[in-house]
Amino acid sequence: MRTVTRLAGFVVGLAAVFGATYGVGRLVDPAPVADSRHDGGAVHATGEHDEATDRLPGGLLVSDRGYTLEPVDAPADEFAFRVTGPDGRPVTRYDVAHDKRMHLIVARRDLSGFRHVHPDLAPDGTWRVDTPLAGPGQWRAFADFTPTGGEPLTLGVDVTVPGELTERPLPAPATSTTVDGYTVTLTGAPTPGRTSPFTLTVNRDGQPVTDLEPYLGAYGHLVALRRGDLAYLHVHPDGTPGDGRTQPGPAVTFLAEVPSAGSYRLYLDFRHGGTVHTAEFTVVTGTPPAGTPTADAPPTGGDPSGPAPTGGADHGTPGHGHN
Ligand SMILES: [Cu+2]
Repeated sequence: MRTVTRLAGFVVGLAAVFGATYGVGRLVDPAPVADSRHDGGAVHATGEHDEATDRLPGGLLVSDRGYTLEPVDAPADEFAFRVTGPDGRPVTRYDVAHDKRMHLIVARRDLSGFRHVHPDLAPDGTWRVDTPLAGPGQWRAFADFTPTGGEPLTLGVDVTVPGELTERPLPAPATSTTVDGYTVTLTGAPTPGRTSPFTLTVNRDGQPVTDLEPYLGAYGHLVALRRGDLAYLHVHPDGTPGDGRTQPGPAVTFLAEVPSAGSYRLYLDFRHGGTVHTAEFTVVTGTPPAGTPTADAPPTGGDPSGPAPTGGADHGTPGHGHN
């Protein structure tokens, strides 16, 4: 587990290389992403993985351990896929993890458009959901699941939605953002090379929110995607509702371990007033401590887009219903 989460961190070299490839680093005037669709939340545990894939963060492979993610033709308003197993046939039995048998996360390559939804499984192994792909672009779809009898997996596949693509700059790093009238503040930061707690605090109208509602078994769910290759970082909540020490807000604490510097986008889902809200942050980790393995390129310790006063205030839309 430690190995997986540690290696699932952020490598600035990759970010720099792939950032150039996808163009996400070339815009220097970050602006709020006004109409991304946000939904749901995810903090999904990983299991013990074999050595070969221990070295990869989640979501980078379309096929792993004999399981393959396959998009299925579907009407335009629907997204469908299946997972084939080691026997080549669609998997039809899944374990429940974080209240669901399948967590589908999508984001564009520029890290906009994040959504987290829960598809329905047909008897033939096909998962279907109202499409979470909000318009044209190069999308990455992540299926986070545990096949019955297997280990937790996150597989990823590229999906293109044709049409005129407007690439969105990554909002600048920020420690506070506003969504649906809630102000969410980030304290602490992932520190390269060690497990780091960081806390997100939810306020509304200047008052701390102390009655957060459990959502997928926690008071908050966090997905982190690495800029450049969209590696999917598993982040674990520190405490669960009903454990006698975890309060329903205003603070929700997570644990993550990142091995190196880099830029990434955090998507925090929390539930309040019966609605799921998503707060997004861009975070840039610092230079890793001496002796910490890093990527092929030297760490830069900074975001190529540079700081900007307007960043980080992007707004999410209310979440979809979880089913
Ligand atoms: Cu989910």
